[in-house]
Amino acid sequence: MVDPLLHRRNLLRVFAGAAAGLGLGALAGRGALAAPSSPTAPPPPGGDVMVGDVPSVPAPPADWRAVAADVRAEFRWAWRHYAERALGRDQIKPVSGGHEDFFAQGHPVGLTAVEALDTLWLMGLDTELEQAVEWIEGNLRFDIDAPFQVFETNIRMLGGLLSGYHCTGRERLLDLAVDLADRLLPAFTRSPSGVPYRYVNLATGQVGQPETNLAETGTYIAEFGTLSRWTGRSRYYEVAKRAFEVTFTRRSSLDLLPYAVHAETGEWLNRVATVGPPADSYYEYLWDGHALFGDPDLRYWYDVLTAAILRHQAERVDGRLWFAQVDAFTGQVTDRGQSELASFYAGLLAESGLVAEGRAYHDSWNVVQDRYGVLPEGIDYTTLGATWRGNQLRPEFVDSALFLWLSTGDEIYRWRAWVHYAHMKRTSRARYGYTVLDDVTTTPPRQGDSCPGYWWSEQTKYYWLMFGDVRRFDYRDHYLSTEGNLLRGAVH
Ligand code: DMJ
Repeated sequence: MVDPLLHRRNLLRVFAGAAAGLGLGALAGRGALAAPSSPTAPPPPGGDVMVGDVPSVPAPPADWRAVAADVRAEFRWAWRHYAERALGRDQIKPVSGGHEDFFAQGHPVGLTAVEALDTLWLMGLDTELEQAVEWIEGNLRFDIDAPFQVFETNIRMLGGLLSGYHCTGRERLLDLAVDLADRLLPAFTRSPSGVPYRYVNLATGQVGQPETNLAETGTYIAEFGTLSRWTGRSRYYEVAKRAFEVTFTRRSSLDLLPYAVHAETGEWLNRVATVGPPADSYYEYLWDGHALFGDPDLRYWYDVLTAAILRHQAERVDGRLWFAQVDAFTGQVTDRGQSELASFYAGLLAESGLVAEGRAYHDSWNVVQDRYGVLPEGIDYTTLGATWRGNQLRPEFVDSALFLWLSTGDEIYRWRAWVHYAHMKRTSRARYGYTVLDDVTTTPPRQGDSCPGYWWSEQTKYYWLMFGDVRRFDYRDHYLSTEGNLLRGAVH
């Protein structure tokens, strides 16, 4: 049996060593920044991409509540288009006014309505909330003969229903959540190793696609654990924790995890460690599982892996902190690309007490925001050139801004969220809502025609919480899932 205290002490030493190696020691004592970051650095030497002119963003009004009111008005406007043109479908197409299915063609499950529930409630949009709940109560069924992706179904649908129940107390939402979780369970219970299959047929329980990854292995404990707590049935928590344990115990001698794993054998399918996709929320849910349920195993696993990430993956380029892809068994750097999705890690670091590192990583991403206006999906962090020029209407940068703001109280993060919001409004607003961008480097950026479910659950909520003084939210004691679903902290 591991002595958790002994390991905590060792880990603190490891953290200190890693921080010193990175030159982070000085950052730890740095005071709050007084003003928003300076504009962009010079263009990348390699010139990987032609960057369009990024219009500057006006200073926000003196009163943040005016910004909050604007966010709420935009959300309501977008909701009305969805309700009018696509209610019950998964996603509206904001340019054409059509709609699309997300999980399985021909089998919509009202994804947008489910994702929007707690945001509508937090914004006090009670008429719109009633419209969403009524549709769900009257129409949503999960007896669907089609394979559903377990990870996405969990974070979006199960998490959305649970947060909707937490906010509204409507019992049918909890009943639907239990029904859905029971239909997802075969992905875990039919796996010989306990690592879940990627897909499960909701009607038959048939499982598929054993070649999986860390995020799709370890992003369940918040929703499944909450369900265990609310129903008294421990099974959900147990299967979610078991999947973590299988992967953690197979870590390399460097305490790193490759991201690709086989569900049936638990064996690694590659050697590459990353904090970006498809690993990202695995690390987030280790921390969150401990924060929600106080499980010391989860905390220990988080600490061990985080110390190794800081030691082997963190590196500085031009003074900026980034996280390389490395060979999990040798520590050798394999790639210096950085997915926009990895920017969530700044908030996770801060939440878990590594505030200086979280600040430094967010500073790095802020330089990218200054350069492009809207973050491209991928960059090469040695040049800051875009390796993938689209933006899927992503929330991660502002997600981190929220957690850094909550951790430090530093106004710089509200400024950065304001800049993020202003650029999103400038570039993604379409006739019937907000849309993804196909290319952030053209002037103006080229729009696609899709509004992902998380837009309704993540950045719109994060803006609202940062700019508004939200009476329905407990700023001191709350939990927001990887999909932004509120599972603790609703004030009634
Ligand atoms: C969201 O669905 C979740 O945050 C997930 O963990 C990864 N990122 C997407 C949005 O970009």
